[in-house]
Amino acid sequence: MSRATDRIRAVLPINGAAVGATLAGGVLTGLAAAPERFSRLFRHRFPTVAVTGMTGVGKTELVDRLTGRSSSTGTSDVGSAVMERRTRRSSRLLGFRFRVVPGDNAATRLGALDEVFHDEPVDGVIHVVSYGHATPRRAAGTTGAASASREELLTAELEDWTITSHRIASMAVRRDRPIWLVIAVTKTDLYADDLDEAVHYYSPGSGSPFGDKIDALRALAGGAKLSVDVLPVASHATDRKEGITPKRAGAMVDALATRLAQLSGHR
Ligand SMILES: Nc1nc2c(ncn2[C@@H]2O[C@H](COP(=O)(O)OP(=O)(O)OP(=O)(O)O)[C@@H](O)[C@H]2O)c(=O)[nH]1
Ligand SMILES: [Mg+2]
Repeated sequence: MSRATDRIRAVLPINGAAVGATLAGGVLTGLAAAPERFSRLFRHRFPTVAVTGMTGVGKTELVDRLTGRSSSTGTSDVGSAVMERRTRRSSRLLGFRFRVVPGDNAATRLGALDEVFHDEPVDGVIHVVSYGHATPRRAAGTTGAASASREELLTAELEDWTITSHRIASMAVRRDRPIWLVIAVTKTDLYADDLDEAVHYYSPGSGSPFGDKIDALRALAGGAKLSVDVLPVASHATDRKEGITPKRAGAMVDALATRLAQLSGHR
């Protein structure tokens, strides 16, 4: 099956909707005889999305929200050890395959970065940030609660973004078709009053340390080749009326999903 699939993938742009007429005849006849292969073909058509960001920033929970999974409890002091693979399915066979790169600087992270940006390059990237509200995590093998100030966490986030943006740049220069990047500014329930400042801080052209690095990435990759969106989200909610209510949190996650669909050419 893998040979046939490779051939299909080579001819069929992963996020293109049209099945080439020359391809359709032969392949679809074969598929009619094997319905399970048919569903596999469409699964392979789902765009792949790398989800990156430093440890404790909220990647796993955000992707759980996007894929309708209930998050397992007790994730606060231990981060993800391996790359998580999640699929979002929706009607009309449209969906996404998410690859969540563990944020902790373990060997598994390096392998996961290689996989999503080199070995099986993704169609788009969600880089998750939380305006200095990442949950501090203990280094493996140590005990006691970890702690870090907001400034330290913002600095760590910027360093993490430097590494990831280099990987995105090298992927972008190697390929012809454009790629997209969404900066998902999460945990907004924790800084609802500063939401506009936070979005500005992560925006291209803002003159902030983070914005400057996005500008540098666009210059390196070629502006036309890389689209950048900055979208606020929350995986948790607060009851405060002027805060992030469950309804508002849900609407932000839905808006992110809608944007992903637009970027992937889904309608
Ligand atoms: N208040 C608040 N907490 C959140 C939100 N999203 C995640 N968290 C919490 O932040 C902590 C880290 O979230 P994870 O999703 O495990 O973080 P991660 O980015 O997957 O981290 P690694 O797996 O280590 O890379 C957990 O305790 C979550 O419950 C959010 O939107 N708001
Ligand atoms: Mg995780």
